[in-house]
This record gives sequence, structure tokens and C-alpha cells, in this order.
Amino acid sequence: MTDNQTETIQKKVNLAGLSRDDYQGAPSTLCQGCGHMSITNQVTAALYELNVVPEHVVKFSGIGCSSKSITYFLRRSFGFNGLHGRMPSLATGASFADHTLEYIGISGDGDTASIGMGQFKHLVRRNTPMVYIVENNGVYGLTKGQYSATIEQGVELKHHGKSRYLPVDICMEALVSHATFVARSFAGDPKQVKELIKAAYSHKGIAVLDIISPCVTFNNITKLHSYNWGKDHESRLHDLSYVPAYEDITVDDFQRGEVREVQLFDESLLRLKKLDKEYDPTNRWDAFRMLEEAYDNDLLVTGLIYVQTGMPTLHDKFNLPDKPLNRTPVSELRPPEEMMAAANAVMF
Ligand SMILES: Cc1ncc(C[n+]2csc(CCOP(=O)(O)OP(=O)(O)O)c2C)c(N)n1
Ligand code: SF4
Ligand SMILES: [Mg+2]
Repeated sequence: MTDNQTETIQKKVNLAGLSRDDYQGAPSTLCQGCGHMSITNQVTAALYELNVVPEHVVKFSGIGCSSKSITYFLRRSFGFNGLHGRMPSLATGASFADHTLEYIGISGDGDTASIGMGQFKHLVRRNTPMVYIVENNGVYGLTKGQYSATIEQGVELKHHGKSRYLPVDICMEALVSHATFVARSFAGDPKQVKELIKAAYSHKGIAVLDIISPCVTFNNITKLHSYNWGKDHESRLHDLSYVPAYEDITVDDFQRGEVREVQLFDESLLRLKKLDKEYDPTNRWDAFRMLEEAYDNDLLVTGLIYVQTGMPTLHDKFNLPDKPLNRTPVSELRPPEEMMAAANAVMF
């Protein structure tokens, strides 16, 4: 592509009146070729194509190279780096303060499946409405490549010896915790990453995306977390395409029967074109079975693993008022003196 063509694409505006450049963040400090940057580029592209208004989005992360990713997109949005593994509690608190915004979290396999596992599980079981991306490289990239909890058993890295334990599967953990949207993808499959991010953004509730994201500096060699192995062993559950609600949706006769459609909360559709096998992403038991089989057969199975629409979110359960709490004046938040006195009189 010529420089002029690139410039034209960068300047073309979407329905929000914004150009691609409006969705960029600060220049990246990640290593050249890091999977996390490839994912970040797809987050940027997906949000541009979804016509998202950056000021309506809040970005969260913990600590790690992956957690740095939120700096590299949506420079006009609010963004918070939490403590290592504590992004879920930060996001939960902030989302209560203003439930009218959209929430995107980016974490690492260490941040989520090692130190942050407890927090992750509770965020998921509460169906907290947010997109939760794990950039999964099997190591602690930021602190020089120690094994994380997602590394396969028995692999060997130069400075770390053999990995001793069976791995944690983030999709499995999300499913066990009753996640309402679970997907797996691969940084080497950017189109699928983008479509899944769009679908996750349109989901009402927790949307967990476990994306295999090779660390080219410390771990581009172990099976599951390397580009080469992923390219040779990726097995897509379906071909995915996201259709926004405002687009005229037709399925031609040739495709009927081959395409399964999942209607998302905002009335957009996710179209899943059947590949070599039948897969029903609304069946939780099938999802568990498929993950077990993928593990046994040494496959990187990618796509929408599970979705359940129409479930109440954390915010629905608390019957929050329409006006966000952070924009409600203290005079409206504080009960009047007489009410407090009456309440105290009952209690004591
Ligand atoms: C409480 C605490 N313990 C340990 C650390 C050191 N530390 C920083 S990042 C990190 C691991 C990051 O791994 P991961 O989440 O997989 O991100 P990656 O760098 O691989 O993208 C660790 C152990 C820390 N910052 N805080
Ligand atoms: S150390 Fe690994 S995870 Fe961190 S930026 Fe470099 S390649 Fe990416
Ligand atoms: Mg990691």
C-alpha cells in the first residue's frame, strides 16, 4: 500500500464522525512482533468499525506487558492500571460508579490465571458487563519470562527449566464460573480476533476472550503459545462474521443451513459459518467437551465457544437508578436526617 492510500484510510470517518487515528493510543513500547500489539491493533480496528465514541469507554488492566496494551489504543478514553491481578475489583467498583459507560479490560495469563485467579472468577460469576481480554503467552513477559499458570506441563525454556504442573485453561475456568460469553482466538488470526472483539462488545454481561499471544522475546517456542505451532494447529470452530444491527441482513439460499446466527444484545448478529464439524455455542456441556478434546488432541481450537444471552448482569441485580452515582449530587445520595433517625430507631 502506498503512503497516500494509508493516509486516506487513516482519515476516512465512521458513523461517529471519527477517523481511525482517533482510536489510536500512545506509541507502543512492546517488543517488535509481540502478539499483544497485534491484538491491540484489532481492538483499535474493531472499535472504529463499531463507531464507538471513545469518551464512552473505560479501559482497565492490571500489571504486565499485556496490561500495558490499554495505553496503545483509545487515547481519548478513561484508563486505569490496577495492581497486579486486581483489575476485576477496580473495574467492578468503577462500573458501579457509572454504569452508563462501556468497559474493556486487558489482562495477561499471569495477571488473570496466576495472581488474579480469585478476582477473575468472582468478576465472571457476577456477570459484570465488560469485555475481558486475556493476552495469553504462557509466561510473565514483563518480569523476564517465568512460567505462568497457563503453560503446558513438561515444556522447557532456557532459563526456567522444565514446567512442572498441569496448565490452567482460562476458557474452562470462565465456563465453570458461569461466564455468559467465552471465546478463544490467536494473535496470528487477526480477522477472527477482530470479529470476536466486536461480538464481545455487543454482548450484555461478561465476555471473556482468551487470545493466544506469543511473547517473541521469552516464549515463542513452547507448543500452545508460539506462532508456528498455532498456525499449524489452529482449528476454527466456524468462520465468523459480525453484522451490525443497522446493516441489511440476508442469508442467501446457498448459505442457508450452513450458517448459524447468534443475535446479540444490541440486535447485531454474529454469523457462524459451519466448517467441517457441527458446533452449538449455546450448549455449555458441548463447550466443556470440546475444550477437553482440544487438549487431548493437541489442537488450538478457536472461535465462539459459548454464549448465553438475556442473563441479568451485576448492575441489573442492584436495580441501579438511571442517573450514574458519580454524577448524582451528595444532596441526592444522602438520606434526609429524619429518614436516618427513623432507620436508627428501628435498629436500636
Ligand atoms: C503483587 C505483585 N507481584 C508481582 C509483581 C511482578 N510482576 C509484574 S508483571 C508480572 C507478571 C506479568 O505476567 P502476565 O500477566 O502474563 O503479563 P505479560 O507480561 O506476560 O504480558 C509480575 C509477576 C507485581 N508487579 N506485583
Ligand atoms: S517481553 Fe514478551 S510479552 Fe513483553 S513486550 Fe516483549 S514480546 Fe511482548
Ligand atoms: Mg503472560
